[in-house]
Amino acid sequence: MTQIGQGSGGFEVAFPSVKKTVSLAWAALTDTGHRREVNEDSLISAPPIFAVADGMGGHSAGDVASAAVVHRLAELAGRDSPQNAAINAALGLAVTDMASGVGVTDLGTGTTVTGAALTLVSGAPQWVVFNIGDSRVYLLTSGVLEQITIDHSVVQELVDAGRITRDEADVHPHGNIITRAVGFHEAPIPDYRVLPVHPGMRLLICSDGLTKELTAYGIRHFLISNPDPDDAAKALVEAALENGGRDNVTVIVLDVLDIEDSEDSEDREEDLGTGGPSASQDADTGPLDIGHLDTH
Ligand SMILES: [Mn+2]
Repeated sequence: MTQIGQGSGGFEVAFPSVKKTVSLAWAALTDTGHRREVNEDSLISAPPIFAVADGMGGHSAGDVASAAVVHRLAELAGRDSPQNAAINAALGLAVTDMASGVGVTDLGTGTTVTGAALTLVSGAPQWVVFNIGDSRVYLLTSGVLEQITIDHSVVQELVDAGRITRDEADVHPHGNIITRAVGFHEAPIPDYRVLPVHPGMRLLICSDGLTKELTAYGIRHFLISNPDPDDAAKALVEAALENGGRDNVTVIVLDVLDIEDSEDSEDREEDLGTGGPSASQDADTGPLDIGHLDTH
């Protein structure tokens, strides 16, 4: 298990070129669970990038694989608007790292990865959601929970083909078999989806140790009944453990608190006689506001 970034925090990501500042708050939590000896999940919560990786492979190879992914994604932390190409490149380098990793010898080694990067798309701050495997990103907005990512798994393919229902998929014996991974079989190019940023939206990024123990109904319940992200993350992990804790469970609860329009606030300052041309200039040309990153 490798965890990069603050487990609980808040941060303002500034986009000077479009005069917007996005305020975030999050909580990240992981647990080995009741059945597994080792936690092979890894996570990064370091603005503007948030991700979960679920490693697989014998003799701690899964741990090496998930660690490689979050270490390479960490190189995007603090960067202004990481785009798809940068994420693709980071995952490609992670595969190279895995190949030289201790204990990584067989072709079954790999890891899922899913997450979200806050970035500038079409002149506006947006979430770029990425996914390979069966870890998931959910969006809660106005009380409605939506699964944003689509699993790369045998059961998802059976659902898509109309062979089994969504409910049957939840209890299918092949539920653990994924059809894509960050590994040695293929180029690690994720599926991408762009989400507009709105105040009050909440993202949940999680490994299958959560979604194998909780239904979407249960996940929605704990997200809605815990406005504070720390409380929500704890409630989700505790519920997964109470329901069996058969796998490592990792969650990141990520809230968009506010989007501030820098231009409006300057106008207000000028109206009050406290701003002026020099204040506006500073706001226009200031660097991306990314603070210290703890990488250990
Ligand atoms: Mn798992």
